[in-house]
Amino acid sequence: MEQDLVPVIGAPASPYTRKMLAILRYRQIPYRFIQEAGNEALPEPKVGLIPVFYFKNNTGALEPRVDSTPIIRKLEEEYPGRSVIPSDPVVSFLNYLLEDYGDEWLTKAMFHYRWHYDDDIHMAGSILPYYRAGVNQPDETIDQLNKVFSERQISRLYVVGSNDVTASVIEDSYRNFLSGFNEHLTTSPFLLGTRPSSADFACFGQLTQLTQFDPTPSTIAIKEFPRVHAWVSKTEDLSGWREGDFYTADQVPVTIKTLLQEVGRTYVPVMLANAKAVDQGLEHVETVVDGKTWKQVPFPYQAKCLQWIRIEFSKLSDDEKDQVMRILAGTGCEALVKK
Ligand SMILES: N[C@@H](CCC(=O)N[C@@H](CS)C(=O)NCC(=O)O)C(=O)O
Repeated sequence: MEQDLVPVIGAPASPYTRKMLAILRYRQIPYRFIQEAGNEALPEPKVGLIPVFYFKNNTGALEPRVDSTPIIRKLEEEYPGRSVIPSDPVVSFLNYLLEDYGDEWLTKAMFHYRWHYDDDIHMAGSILPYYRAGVNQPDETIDQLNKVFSERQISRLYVVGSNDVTASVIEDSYRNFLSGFNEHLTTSPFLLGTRPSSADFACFGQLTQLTQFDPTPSTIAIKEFPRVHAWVSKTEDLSGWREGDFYTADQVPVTIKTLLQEVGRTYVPVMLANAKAVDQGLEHVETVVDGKTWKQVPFPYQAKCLQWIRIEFSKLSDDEKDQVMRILAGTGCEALVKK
């Protein structure tokens, strides 16, 4: 029996783990969630990230995979039905873009809030060690892990670009996203229709932490955007959701345009400046987001993300590219892709 369950290593405080577990539930794929991987004889992935998924290779041996976006596409191939990828190529491109925004931009807010303010540092520092080491650990072990883990994460804030220069840009963007998403939810239960897409789950993963765990950003959500807070709780387990429909390209509503404007205002200039800095081997990424300076060290993985977006765009026919460009017109997202 257990052989048919997909093993997944992860943690409750990992937004990408939450993204993927919610997809497994919605897609009704049987899985086995492993929170204490030390007790298991499973091969380790080359890159030390969570979640880790295990898939059988040709010989029946389990092989580790990391990186949620391609894992979602592999699951689509292996398990038919209840797809989270829109079949309309134009809407599918929008889904890819919004998924990447969730994964690569909202995560900046998640990591920033968690390790920037004392209340949030205290909460994460005192709870996350139990997730990792087990709830039976003695207080001294937890205190020690709290110290080591908090120091490590705070020292890594620079990786996602959270610093004193960018803090206000990140915080404004969190509120703007919540506001735009809140508005969108008044018209539709999910980003791309009456059916959840991988973009919903990407945003959901980050929002599980932002709206429901870390005190500073969750206070904002609870006070100002209770609808989004409720959406997060409901999206956690969509195993009983009756599938619904994704929009067709001509049904994409104005509320998505508003969200794309927010993507174009923040994520787009930073992704472009980052790719340029990686390409030219510069020491710093420097750009302007809505009149404010953005400065961080280059993030090579996010330069790859931009390439992957462009590859997705290149798969479209000329007519589909025109339709995408019409939807993106005036949002600032046009600059990501060129026809
Ligand atoms: N692009 C990856 C990102 C995964 C990721 O960044 N995971 C974080 C936790 S949410 C991680 O494992 N960080 C390293 C660590 O905690 O040691 C994905 O989509 O799965």
